[in-house]
Amino acid sequence: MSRDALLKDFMDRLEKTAPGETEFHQAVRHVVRDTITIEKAHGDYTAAKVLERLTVPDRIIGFRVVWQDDAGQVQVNRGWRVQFSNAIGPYKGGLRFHPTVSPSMLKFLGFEQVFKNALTGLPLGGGKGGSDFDPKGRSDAEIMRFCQAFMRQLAPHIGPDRDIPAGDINVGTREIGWLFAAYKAHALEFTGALTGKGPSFGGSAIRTQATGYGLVYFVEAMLGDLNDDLTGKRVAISGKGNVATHAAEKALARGAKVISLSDTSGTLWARDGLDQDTIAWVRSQKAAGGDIADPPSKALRFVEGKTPWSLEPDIALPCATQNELSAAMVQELVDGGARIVAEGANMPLTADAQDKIMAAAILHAPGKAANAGGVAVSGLEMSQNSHRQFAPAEDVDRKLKDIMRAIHARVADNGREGNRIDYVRGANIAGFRKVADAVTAMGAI
Ligand code: NDP
Ligand code: 2IT
Repeated sequence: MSRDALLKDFMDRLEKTAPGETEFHQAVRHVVRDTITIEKAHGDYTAAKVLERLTVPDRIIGFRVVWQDDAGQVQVNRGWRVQFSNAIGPYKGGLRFHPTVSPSMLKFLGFEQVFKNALTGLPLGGGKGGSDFDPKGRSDAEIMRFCQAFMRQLAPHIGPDRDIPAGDINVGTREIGWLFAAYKAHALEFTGALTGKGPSFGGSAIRTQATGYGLVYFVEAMLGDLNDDLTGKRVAISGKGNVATHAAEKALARGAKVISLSDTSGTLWARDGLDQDTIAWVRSQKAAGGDIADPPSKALRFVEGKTPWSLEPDIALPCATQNELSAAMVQELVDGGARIVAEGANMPLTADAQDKIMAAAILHAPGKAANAGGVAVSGLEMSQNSHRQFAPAEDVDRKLKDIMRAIHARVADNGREGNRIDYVRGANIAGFRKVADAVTAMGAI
């Protein structure tokens, strides 16, 4: 059977057993496309049915979250934790609070996390969780009560050797503090059952910055492979959250010109490049729940309803959310002469955009490689908690750099085709092999 026929057969079966889960199908299709012939060529993988097993989560824990708003009204939300695979280590992955969160969304994120975590070289399994709770317009007290109610349901299912959640969209250091306190009250123990904690209660230095910084280190490794560097490169970034602002901060520090940040209402465009003060302003607006429509300098423009991709960047870093880039936006990048797209967000390209970019001469680093710095430093936080030690920022930053370079090398080894690297294929194959070896070695269970 040809690869396409094998892929079709696999996806037809998956779509029957997991109907309607479009984001999950999209993520699985890309991994299976690159790995199904490897499974078929490897007798042990085939016998163990590795891909069939890796596309069904170990379990999905679902629960109701009941809490009271400031007016005393009872509010009801839904929460989940998808424990996808603990083949190579305890379940590890973030928590997302957003009205679009659903089992399909969390299955796609948990599935991607399995391979991302394998690529870090650390012993981390994969999972993801969250709730359809929307923090927009909610008071701090309401968000805290929600976090406490959410953790009351989740706490029995997590622990430092079982499942270690962290942050993701709308879950930052503040929310992790509230979640951790509620966990601790349940467990009656102080353990590192969550990462991304504040530095005063077991958090690692650099964890807040790690995803954005790691993304820039990965892009530097890509450029290094081309005997080039970031100096003077025009970098367009989407999003204005944790990943976007730290990527902007590091890219600027490494000599690039950062020409945008964005949010759901539009793009902040800096023709001559953002400075660190403007990035700090964006961060403080976001923390206060404000918008970025009224920038502090005349050199900046907020363009409503616009994305950053038509600004003719050399490098594009989508750092907002899944499916934010359409095929038409990839075409804008191609027309503008972009050379690199590296994903800070998880699966920011639609399926059509993925097909389009594969046919273009743009190097495309997938999130499971390029944004793995966050979970990698989470892994370092777990080690620090186990040893009851705190590593200084310089040490963690150096380790983060080493890990991103090692991920680049692993991906390049598996994705090099002549003098070009197929980063998507390299990441899928390297992550798959590691998990597949573990699944195969442990027998039919
Ligand atoms: P944050 O909640 O800090 O920020 C998300 C930002 O993205 C918000 O400012 C939001 O805008 C913006 N956004 C959401 N949808 C869109 C859109 N369609 N167009 C433009 N902007 C949009 O989340 P993070 O920075 O933590 O996460 C961003 C991405 O990075 C996610 O895909 C996440 O899964 C991924 N990621 C995060 C990691 C981490 O360590 N935090 C690690 C690896 C990946 P608004 O303010 O208008 O809502
Ligand atoms: O998507 C991700 O890798 C994260 N949200 C971070 C997960 C983690 O456990 O640090």
